[in-house]
Amino acid sequence: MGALAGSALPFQYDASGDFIARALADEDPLFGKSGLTLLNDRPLNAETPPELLDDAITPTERHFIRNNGLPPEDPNSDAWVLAVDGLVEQPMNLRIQDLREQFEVVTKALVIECAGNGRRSFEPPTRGNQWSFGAVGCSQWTGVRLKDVLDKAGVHPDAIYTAHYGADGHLSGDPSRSPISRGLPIWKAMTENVLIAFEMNGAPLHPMNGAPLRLVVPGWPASTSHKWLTRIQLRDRVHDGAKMTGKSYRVPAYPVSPGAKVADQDMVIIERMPVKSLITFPAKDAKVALSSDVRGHAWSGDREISKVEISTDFGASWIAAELDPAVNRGAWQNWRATLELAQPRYYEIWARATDSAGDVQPFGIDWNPKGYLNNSLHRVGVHAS
Ligand SMILES: Nc1nc2c(c(=O)[nH]1)N[C@H]1C(S)=C(S)[C@@H](COP(=O)(O)O)O[C@H]1N2
Ligand SMILES: [Mo]
Repeated sequence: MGALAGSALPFQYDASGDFIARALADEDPLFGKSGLTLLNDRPLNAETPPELLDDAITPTERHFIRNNGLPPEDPNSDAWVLAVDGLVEQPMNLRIQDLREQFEVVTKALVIECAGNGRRSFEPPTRGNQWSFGAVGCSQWTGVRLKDVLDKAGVHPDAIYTAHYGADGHLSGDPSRSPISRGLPIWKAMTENVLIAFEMNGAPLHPMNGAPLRLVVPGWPASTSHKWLTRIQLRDRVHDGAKMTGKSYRVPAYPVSPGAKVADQDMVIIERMPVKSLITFPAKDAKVALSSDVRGHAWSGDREISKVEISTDFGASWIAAELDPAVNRGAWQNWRATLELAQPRYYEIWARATDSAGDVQPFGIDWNPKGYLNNSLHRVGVHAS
């Protein structure tokens, strides 16, 4: 058929029947993801429109993609090896099969959000992918606890930080350069919900979400959730790998005026992600009835959400939404409300979450040089009739 139509279909058959996946990938810049907005194709970056994040568990084809470099092609999951080394008593090389056999396998719904989610709204604009709302997802991840693996390796008392390495290549093609290598304080690495995951929503990881092995660190900048994971090294100092220093994933230690130049030594590493909510129904610009359902999710780093409120009068008055508990720690919480709109006209729906420590989503946030941590209210304009 390809020959007849005069087009070159990638008919490359190999014994594993791999050609179908390759053909799809060649024709589909989003590798089977559906409805995502492409922000950049090299490296590949794509976000999910809020209304496509309506599910309690984010389907794989709707989970955002944030690549800093070039993913490995056709990685062999059977031969994949994770090295655990540095300040450990017993360095280890673990295949995925070893992880499955030697450690408890757990499945949890976990939120990961890019620290740059919401960057689009900074003024003056900041450099990087102009994410709006959808660099966040809560899929079901299956794997083993990083903590259990580190316990088995034996954490040396001098270890204070992890360093993560993966198999993706630097955009320059220079094999000596790493696109990204971030880490975690040991105390965080040793918490219950940090997983080394090999499945996403009950299937092997998606090639763009780190197949065959990745970290999932819920509630922290998703840049710590290393994809195509090959090595975890323990260090006696804060990691200084690619995108750990300078302006990367760091914010000023004190508020600065928009557009200000900030010295690197005044920047601090972002740890937990702030309290936030998302309206996933109705969609922006939807036609709604006067009595209308509104719903979405809310999350806050490693904390719980205690309250979500909705306003349709620019914050003059608020009604409480019904709020579900998280299915497990690290998952987002679903909320819903029924609006009684007085008139057939345009309305803006605002959602505002409050967490267990009393942090409330703000109307606006301090500018920072790379446009991180925008947790200001989500506002959705609709037409009531
Ligand atoms: N190896 C590797 N891991 C990575 C990245 C990357 O470029 N390479 N990007 C990080 C960033 S910045 C984010 S926001 C998340 C995105 O995860 P996702 O693409 O599965 O949504 O992966 C993180 N892990
Ligand atoms: Mo990110």
